[in-house]
Amino acid sequence: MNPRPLIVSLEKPGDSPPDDAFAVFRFGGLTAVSATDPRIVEIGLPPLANDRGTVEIWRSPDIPTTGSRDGIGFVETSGLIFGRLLIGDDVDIETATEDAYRRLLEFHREAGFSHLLRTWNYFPRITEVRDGIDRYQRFCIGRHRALSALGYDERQLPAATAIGSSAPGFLVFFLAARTPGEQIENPRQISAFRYPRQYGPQSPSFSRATLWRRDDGHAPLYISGTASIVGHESVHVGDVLAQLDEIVANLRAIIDTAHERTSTSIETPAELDLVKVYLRQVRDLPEVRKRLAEHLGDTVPVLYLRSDICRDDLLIEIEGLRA
Ligand code: 3EB
Repeated sequence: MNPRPLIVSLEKPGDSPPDDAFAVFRFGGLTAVSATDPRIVEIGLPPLANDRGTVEIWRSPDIPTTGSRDGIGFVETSGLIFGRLLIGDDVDIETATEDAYRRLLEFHREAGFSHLLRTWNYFPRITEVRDGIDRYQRFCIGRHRALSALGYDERQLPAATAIGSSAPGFLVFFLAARTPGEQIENPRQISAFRYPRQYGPQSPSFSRATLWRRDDGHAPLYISGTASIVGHESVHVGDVLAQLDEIVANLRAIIDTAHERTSTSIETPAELDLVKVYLRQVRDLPEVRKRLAEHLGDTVPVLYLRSDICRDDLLIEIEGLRA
């Protein structure tokens, strides 16, 4: 069979990225992008100790091509494009988000990769409230404005992560493809786009996962940041292990739904190539690590990151990737 479209691993910090690197994510105290190499992204989320290393590397089977347009650094290979955009976050986050999304949506379409599969969004002070609306809710307003202005509807929403970082800068990066992905929802949760008004004036525009069925037989699955939410409500408030168990049930439900769609999609979370755990409290690490190993076994690479979650009552959020 053909090689997978991307090969994902956790590695120790190296000086420069390998030639076949498609993207390199370094986690730490700063959010930054390289001025010269669009493949390199630094994310202001402190990594918690990890035996395998804390640098996330995506490799591609072909040497990727890189470039930059409209302030968006991009990398292309295997029918996929990766792009990233870093802007100041000290401006009005609603306008900044709308501007960033208008640029990235126009960019991926013009580049010929018209199907947005997955986005990641990181910015500081995510739950800071002004005039009764927090920064995550303002982000949701700005994102929705751009998506609707460019004609996206509910059936085209990408999988996503939106997490509070501990460093300045609003970072968005994304994957888009020449061929469409399929939205996967979670039967245990209502669609985030249908959340009731109590979570903010504009509901979040994302799907629970994207399944990208390719004609070479591979079926990458990009699972969104997944929290201890059932229906639309946060459950197990204050109990990090119960939140973790609920998240694993949500991940299984998403994976089951994707597998029902196509038998080439994975069947269990143990087949994920990478799991990222966003953890509010460093002190929860030992027990969370132990419990997650009971769920996943010890073959799946897991990266733990000290993070703020968009609802104050959530202690943990987990995303998964089958590349
Ligand atoms: C949730 O399920 C938790 O707004 O892009 C998870 C993943 C969450 C993505 C987003 C928000 C987003 O509602 C929060």
